[in-house]
Amino acid sequence: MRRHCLRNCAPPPSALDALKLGDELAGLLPKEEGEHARSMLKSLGVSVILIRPIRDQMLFDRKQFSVEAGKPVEIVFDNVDIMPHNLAITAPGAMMEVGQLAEKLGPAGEKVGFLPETPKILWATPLLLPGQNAKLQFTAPSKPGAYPYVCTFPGHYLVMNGIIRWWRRAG
Ligand SMILES: [Cu+2]
Repeated sequence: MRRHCLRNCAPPPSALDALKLGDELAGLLPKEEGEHARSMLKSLGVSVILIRPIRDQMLFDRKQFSVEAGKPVEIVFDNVDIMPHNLAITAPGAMMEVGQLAEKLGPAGEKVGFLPETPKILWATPLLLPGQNAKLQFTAPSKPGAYPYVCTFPGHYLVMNGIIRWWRRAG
């Protein structure tokens, strides 16, 4: 089930910035208009989410976001930091377990990008070195719920994590 993506399959930085800009502009509008702009962006097709680490802080720049259940999603993780990171989406409630499994790999974990072999990891990018980016494409589960995402690089998971909420349109 886990899908890795080649490191060169993400859009170039200019496209990344355009995406981020669209989302940030939507955030600058008054609440209702902002939401309207966001839903317009979404109705263009796939929900595209850009996530970056915050430099030198072992944090993702988004702590949470929502995506419509059952719809295609594209998550672009762009490692602009000075240390390696990955982004793994886990089964609901499995963030701690996945982080601990990754730490248990020890130095051998480097070979597998600190991604332990477990069905609790649903999708993950490879370990990205500074300046690399990767894209995850999948269909959001049809069942609404809260799915954690986490960097499994040793020592990061306790702070470098967030939540994706799959929501369902009312009615
Ligand atoms: Cu990390």
